[in-house]
Order: sequence, then C-alpha cells, then structure tokens
Amino acid sequence: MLQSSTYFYRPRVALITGITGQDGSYLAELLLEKGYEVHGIKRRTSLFNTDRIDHLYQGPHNKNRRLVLHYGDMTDTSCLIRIIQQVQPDEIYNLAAQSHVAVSFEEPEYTANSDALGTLRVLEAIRILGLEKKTRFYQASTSELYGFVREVPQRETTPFYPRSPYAVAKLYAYWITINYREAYGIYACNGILFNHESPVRGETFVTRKITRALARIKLGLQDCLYLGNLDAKRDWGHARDYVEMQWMMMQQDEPEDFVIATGIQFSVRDFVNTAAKEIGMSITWRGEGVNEKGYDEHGACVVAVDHRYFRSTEVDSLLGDATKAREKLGWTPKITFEELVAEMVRHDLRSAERDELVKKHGFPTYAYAE
Ligand code: NDP
Ligand code: GDR
Repeated sequence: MLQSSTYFYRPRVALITGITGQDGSYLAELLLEKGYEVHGIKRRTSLFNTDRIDHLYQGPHNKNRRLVLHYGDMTDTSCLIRIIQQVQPDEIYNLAAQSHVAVSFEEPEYTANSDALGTLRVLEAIRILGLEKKTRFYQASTSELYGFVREVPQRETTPFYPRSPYAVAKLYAYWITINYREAYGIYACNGILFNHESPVRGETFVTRKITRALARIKLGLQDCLYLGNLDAKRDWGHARDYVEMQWMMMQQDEPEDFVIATGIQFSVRDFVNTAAKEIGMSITWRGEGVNEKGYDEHGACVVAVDHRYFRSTEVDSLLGDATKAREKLGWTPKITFEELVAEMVRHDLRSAERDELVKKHGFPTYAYAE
C-alpha cells in the first residue's frame, strides 16, 4: 500500500504512430525534452528500422525509461486497440502512413488501407475504449489535399482537389478526424502541413535525393542525378519547426485545424541550384536525350531528366498561408530555406565521406536512391 503522503507524478503520456519516420523522430525528441513518457509504434521489418530514433533508445531494464516501442501496424485493428488500451495515452500523434505520393500510384489499395482506414482504426480504438474525454488526437494531414490548386496561397478554407491515391486517402483521414470531433466530442485536430524536410528525410523524396546525390557526385561515388519534373514548386520548411507546431495544436482549449507552411515557394530546379551552390559545384543540366545509362553524347552528366519520375497526375505548385497559426498560436518557422538546404548538404557530405572511406577499403557502398 502507498503511504498517504506519497505522491505519484504521472508524466503526460504520448503515443506516436510512425515514430520511426522523419517527423516521428523529431517529435519524440521534442516530447521527451518536455518531460513526456513517449510510446511509439514500429513495424516489424526484416532489418532494423529504428535508425532515426536509436539515439533516444532506452532499454527495458532502464528503471527511468520514458521511451517505449510497441510492435504494431496501421492495418491491424486488434493491435492498435491493444496498444492504446495498454498505454492509455493523453495524446496520440497519428503520423504513420505510406507517405510517398509516387509510390501511392503503385500501391493504391495499401495506401488507402494504412493512411485512410488506419486513421479510422485509431479513432475507433479511442471510442471503443471509452477514451473520448481523455485522449487527444492529432492527424498528419497534408498540403497534397489541395492538389489541383483553386486558390493561391492555400489556407484552411481553400477547397481540396486531391491528385493521387495518397492524397485521396489523406482526404478521408482529414474528414474522419473532423467527423469524430463533431460526433463524439474527441479533441481531434488536423495539421495541414506543407512539405518539410531535414537531414533524416527519406532518401527518395526529391530534396534528400538531391542533397544525397550531389554529395556523392562531388566525391566521385555517383555520376548522375536523374529527376522528374524540375518545374514543380513547393513550400519547403524544416521538420523540427513543424513538429513544434504539431504539439502546440494539441495544447489548445478547443481542437482546430491549422495550415503549417513557410509562405515561400521554390521549384525543384531552385532546390538543385541552392544545394549545388552550398556544396560548391556547378551543375551540368541534361535534357531528355539521355541514353539508357543516363549519359548523352557529351559523356558524364550531373542532372538529367528522366520521365520515369513524372507522375500520372502532378501537383504543380503549392504555397501555404499559415496566418491562422501565427495569429492564434504565435507560431512562425525559424529555419530558412537556405539553412535547411545547408544542413541537409552538410549531413549528406559526411555520409558520402564515410562511404568513400568504405569504398577505399574495398567494401561496396550502396547504390542510388530512386
Ligand atoms: P515518413 O515516411 O518518414 O514516416 C512514415 C512513418 O510511418 C514511418 O515510421 C513508417 O514506418 C510508418 N508506417 C508506414 N506505414 C505503416 C503501417 N502500415 N503501420 C505502421 N507504421 C507505418 O513520413 P514523415 O515523417 O515525413 O511524415 C509523417 C506523416 O506526415 C505522414 O503521415 C505523412 O503522410 C505526413 N505528411 C508529411 C509531410 C512531409 O513533408 N514530411 C507533409 C504533410 C504530411 P517505417 O519506418 O517502418 O517505414
Ligand atoms: P511530395 O514530395 O510529392 O510533394 O510529397 P516529393 O519530394 O516526393 O516530390 C516533390 C516534387 O518534386 C517532383 N520531383 C520528384 N520527386 C521525387 N520524389 N523524385 C524525383 O526524382 C523527382 N523529380 C521531380 C515531384 O514530382 C513533386 O512535384 C511530400 C510527402 O512527404 C508527402 O507525404 C506529403 O504529404 C507532401 O510532401 C506534403
């Protein structure tokens, strides 16, 4: 029995789906710094998938453990209910998703299952377990909802027109979040986040693909960077700034949806030029006349356009207006585009240097990220 004078300090408890991803890792860091007990759902994979959170890992024998990982999957209702029942979270951040737009054209059904129905499963678990009044819910919504844009810049009231199986799945998740808020009084909110990047961005998203490839080209580990639509324009921010806003949205008196963006737009071509400048390289652009190996008649090339990276339906241009977040929550992004690119380049140069060393000692280094 506890002495009556004994006080239990129960830290706030957060559950992050997608904790092994880019945002999950930054958010876990932030919540641990704020004193939370953090639980995360990771998928069973045949190789380790916890690289991004290994620096936060605390073993099961650590008495003061504040980071706990659970095996689970967004497509498995029973495990989601079990984990939420066990963890009894104050806040759930639903970040898990098949998050690659181009891949969603290849895997539309799986994308719908994990991104749309996965969100429903978590919300239903809150309801089934009677946690409507206790557990707050954050949904990782996206600027991809705007797709074929009807208004520039895009704000909370701009109509949606999704242009990929990914965006259509996320549209369902957006609305089911609002429906559960209205129908059951759950504190549930959508962060409509524009693109955000970092040194731990997945290697097949265009920004990381660029910084990684240019670093490898600089060190002679790669000849060429193949890209799709160089004219696509995005509003790129830093993931560290954006997870702060995810947390802020969950601390309000009433749940609301917010756009999170920088309000500044660059093209893919601009990103390449900025990264090349940072790395001290001049770019040789090659058109679509490259042969199978990517070289044209001039020999080795640096950036070439390859049609396989074009999408069946493209989102040409996104630009966000985060006025509501600034006025209601006092949020503004702190890290500029140039600082973001510089940080990514520095990180990828270090990785390329490590690969160069490995190669010098006769070990293979792995190939291009497509
Ligand atoms: P990542 O792709 O880096 O991370 C996705 C996470 O979801 C990973 O932890 C991944 O696990 C996990 N995951 C994928 N499928 C499943 C599944 N079926 N069951 C359980 N876990 C799964 O994405 P980001 O961190 O960049 O983005 C986080 C969220 O925000 C996503 O929902 C994304 O759609 C959304 N978003 C992202 C934006 C961005 O610019 N980054 C902008 C707007 C929205 P594993 O590590 O094993 O692959
Ligand atoms: P996006 O990001 O589709 O906006 O989704 P991505 O970096 O994949 O593409 C941005 C733009 O660049 C063009 N592009 C290429 N893209 C990739 N991946 N590879 C290429 O070689 C290439 N060449 C040109 C694309 O066509 C596109 O126009 C990201 C994800 O994080 C989503 O989960 C999130 O919801 C949105 O951002 C907001």
